[in-house]
Amino acid sequence: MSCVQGWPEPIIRVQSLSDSGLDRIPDRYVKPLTERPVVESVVMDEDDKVDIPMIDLAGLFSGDSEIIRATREKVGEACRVWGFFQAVNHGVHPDLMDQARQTWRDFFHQPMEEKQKHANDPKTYEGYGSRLGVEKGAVLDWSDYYFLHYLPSNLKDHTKWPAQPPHHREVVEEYLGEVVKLGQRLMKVFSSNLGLEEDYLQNAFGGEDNGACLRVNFYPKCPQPDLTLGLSSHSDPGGLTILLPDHDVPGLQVRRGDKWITVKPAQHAFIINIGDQIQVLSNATYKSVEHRVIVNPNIERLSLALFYNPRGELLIEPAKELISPENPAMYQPMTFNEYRLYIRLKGPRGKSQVESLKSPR
Ligand SMILES: O=C(O)CCC(=O)C(=O)O
Repeated sequence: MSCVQGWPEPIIRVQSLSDSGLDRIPDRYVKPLTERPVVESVVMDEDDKVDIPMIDLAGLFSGDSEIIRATREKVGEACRVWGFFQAVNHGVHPDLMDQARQTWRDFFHQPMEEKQKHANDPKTYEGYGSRLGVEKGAVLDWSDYYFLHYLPSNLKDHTKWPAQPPHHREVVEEYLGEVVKLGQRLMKVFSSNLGLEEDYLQNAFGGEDNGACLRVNFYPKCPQPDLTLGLSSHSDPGGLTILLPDHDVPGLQVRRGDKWITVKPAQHAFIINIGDQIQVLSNATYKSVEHRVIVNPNIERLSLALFYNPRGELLIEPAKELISPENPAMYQPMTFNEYRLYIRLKGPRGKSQVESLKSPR
């Protein structure tokens, strides 16, 4: 899918750097001053109390039309106002969430030779990786990751998933199946909240066999967390993201105006956010929102991001139903395969890509 042949420089695993006990991070992880996080001050101000909305999705399964309507409305408001929310009682079993997190933690704590068997390259990104983007000399993020395809089914290849630890593939397969079901439910809620047919977004994504991939982010301890980021500011290029955060270690920050809000993860909640493709399909009624990850000197962090996406070959454009002379289409059509080349080549760059797609008026 791309002309990229390989990484521009030898890959260094951030986990190995961290395990080596260094007390200063190498220069190539040091962010420019304007991108560095402000490490939490002791004084709490009003903004420290602000958090993304928390929504109990049990209402969606209640069978009571009034409760279903009220729950959908909460989701709609969170999508319009925040582009992000936490969800509890979402239908994925807490034990399965814990098992999925644990098996990935075990994966990252295996000997390096085992992990290296799955080392990835920038042609597909599938496997064990340590950088996004292929620009030589780029400043890198303080994280390693594992990326794999789940849907469409012709892209799923278990041989590209870790073979170890034992039962890893079964747990990951079951977990992804359940999270994708949650994604399907949310697509219906989003469609009707936007005033579209309930199946509109799912059909626009390619029907049942849409795209879905998993990136497991591993953020090792960092001796100078004020100089770097675990993941630089970006909006998600896909449709919607269902993130299983590390419930014990905050790190995700969401941009709100010129401030960064640190999300306080609730036990067994998912963090859900709108990606660029839903911004385009909704003609910016819903907007993807920049987010980034800060790192920690004392404790590692792990998160599982399920990206619920359109099939790569489909053209994505604003829904005709949402366009009128007063509200013309804001974006030109583009396939998701073309769209995601940008982040694959350049790495995370705020919201620059979706902004650049705006149609000239
Ligand atoms: O680790 C997190 O909390 C966020 C991860 C994320 O933004 C991503 O994988 O795109």
